[in-house]
Amino acid sequence: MKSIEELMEKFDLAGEIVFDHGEGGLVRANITTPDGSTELYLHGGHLASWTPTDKSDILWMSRKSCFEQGKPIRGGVPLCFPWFGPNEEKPDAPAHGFARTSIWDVELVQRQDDGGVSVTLLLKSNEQTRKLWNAEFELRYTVTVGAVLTMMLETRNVGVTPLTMTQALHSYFAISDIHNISITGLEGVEYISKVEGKRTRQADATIIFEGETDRVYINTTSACVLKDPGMGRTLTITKKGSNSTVIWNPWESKAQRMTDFADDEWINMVCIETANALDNTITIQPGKTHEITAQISIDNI
Ligand code: TA6
Repeated sequence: MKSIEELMEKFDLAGEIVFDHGEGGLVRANITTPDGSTELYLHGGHLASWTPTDKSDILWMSRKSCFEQGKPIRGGVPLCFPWFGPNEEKPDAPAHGFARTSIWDVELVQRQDDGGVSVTLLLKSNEQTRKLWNAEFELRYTVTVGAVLTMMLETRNVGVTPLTMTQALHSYFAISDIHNISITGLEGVEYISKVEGKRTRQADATIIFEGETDRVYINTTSACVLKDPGMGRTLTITKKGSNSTVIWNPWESKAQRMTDFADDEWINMVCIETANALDNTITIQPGKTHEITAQISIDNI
């Protein structure tokens, strides 16, 4: 892994990107543009915050999150790859795969015409990943910061056999109050509920929250709109290359059972995850790629 000095020398953009040691001493890229700023950790390729100019952080982060090698960060946008959720064949393997606890490298930093900045991080299959998943891959994760936030995860199969995966951009959003938000865009979509343990279909009604909610909506390419009257804003999450959307809030008792999640924090977060999960596995032929993209934009209400 490159040192801070090497990173600064190689990717200096005259101040738009500054590398430092962030929480837990982990290497962090601080990206600043006229329209907003982000913090992107090389640990896990983890986007920890996105603060549009004159607004509060759009992403939620637990005040009890770990920032340690080998442990996932609780909040921001964890990268779930090469499986979403538990690994059915290897129960001891880490939930949501190994990408979110691997050390990524910086491959490219580019200034955009509109003043935005994009950073591409790289993770290649290696001795560690092969122990968990026998496949040869290159992951390129490009975060583009500006008035909107774009996240694109490209998976390239550099092996000689097809690879099959599930994945998610597991986005945690900061909200005023889980009792007072709503999500549209998934009306009529089939979902699997981890809480009820059943497969059902979303009514043609806005999603509101009245208890623990953990749903994988399948076969949907729709955008979602999160309406937060308390924050006076709506977030629109559009996507490409994703056939699943996951909606999650742990509610009170599950939050209390998580050591990296303060007991009262469930009120101020919701996950709307851009995914390919459960029925929506992705198979990539040798030499080919798959891209999953999420774009987040904000409107005042
Ligand atoms: O995306 C929802 C989910 O699969 C939930 O079941 C919950 O486990 C959440 O992910 C967080 O998973 P983690 O391994 O980060 O605690």
